[in-house]
Amino acid sequence: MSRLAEIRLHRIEIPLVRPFRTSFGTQETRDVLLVQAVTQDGVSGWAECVAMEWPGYSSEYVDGAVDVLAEHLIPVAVPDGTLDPHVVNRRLNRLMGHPMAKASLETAVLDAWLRTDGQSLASYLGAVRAEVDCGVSVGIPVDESIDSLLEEVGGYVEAGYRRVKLKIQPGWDVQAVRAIREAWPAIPLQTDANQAYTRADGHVLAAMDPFDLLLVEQPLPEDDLLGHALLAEQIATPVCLDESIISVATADTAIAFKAASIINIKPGRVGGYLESREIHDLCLERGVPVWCGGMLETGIGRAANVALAALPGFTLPGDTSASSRYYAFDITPPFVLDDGRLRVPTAPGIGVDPVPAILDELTTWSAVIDLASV
Ligand code: OSB
Ligand code: MG
Repeated sequence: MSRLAEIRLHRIEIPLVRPFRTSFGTQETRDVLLVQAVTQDGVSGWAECVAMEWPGYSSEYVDGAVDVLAEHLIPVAVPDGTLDPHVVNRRLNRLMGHPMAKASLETAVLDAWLRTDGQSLASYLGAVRAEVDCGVSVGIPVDESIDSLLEEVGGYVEAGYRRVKLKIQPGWDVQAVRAIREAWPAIPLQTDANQAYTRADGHVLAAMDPFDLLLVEQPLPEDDLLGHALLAEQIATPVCLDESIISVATADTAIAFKAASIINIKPGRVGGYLESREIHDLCLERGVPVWCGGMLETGIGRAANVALAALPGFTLPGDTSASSRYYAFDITPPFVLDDGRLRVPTAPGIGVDPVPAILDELTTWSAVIDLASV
């Protein structure tokens, strides 16, 4: 079997169509690290690292991901150019933390391996759908006005999104949810707090129960599983975990202790698509619905997420929005919403490639790591 010859790292700067404000900060552009795994036969596997520029969502950040990949992960996982993603996974597990950086390396290898084999990622993971239902994650308006929120959500409803998720934080919660529910009485609606509340805020979260929410995502700090379990007894809205779920074991624990009745699976957060599939399998066995989260991915990360979202346990619409929700010009041919759904790529591997001219234009830094020299 062919081996990897080199790993290329590309860093691009890509502007968002509008600022994305959450309880942990505001993003106006994305600083995206792409990993390209090149085989001796010239096949390239691609992956997107979802770490943000600063450690606001998790402890990872782009400069740290570049460093840990170049100095530790690549030398440990692929010094011999192995193209076997399971070998890469096992080797990466010998190092602690850095799931987003690990996921990007493992996924680039997985993509190169699947392309060499001619199999799509969706088929490899066990997809049962050709298209996936899409939701949209709506930030806190920069001007903090309900009118701006109504206008933004109106555009997404018009575009056909099948579910709306509102970012909330103390002071931007009940009134925002009420306004959207009054304007669209039947739209599937949920909230995401990104850890902004405390155990003492149960009454605020309970005040949103009357609005028929699908779930509230990560209301409390990521390490507070007990707090989430206590909260789940106080509110009618199902509790979903995002940041707290970093592995199969944490998913198992959260489910067993009733800290979550729904799980958001984000491949970057859990260390890749192999771990994501295992979490999916566990949740399916336990009867816990899952959905695919997002990190404002370009078409590279989106392609792989859409493949994952086609697995049978992904029964809720994901944060797998169209390219146009994020970027005026995506780095791949754009993902376009059709009747509120995205089509699952069927070509080998993740099924899409960066458009060379766009990649060139947006690139701020790149490096080639020759595996003969690590
Ligand atoms: O918590 O789900 C989150 C984006 C960046 C970091 C964290 C989150 C998000 C989103 C956007 O909600 C999801 C998307 O549309 O990609
Ligand atoms: Mg979230």
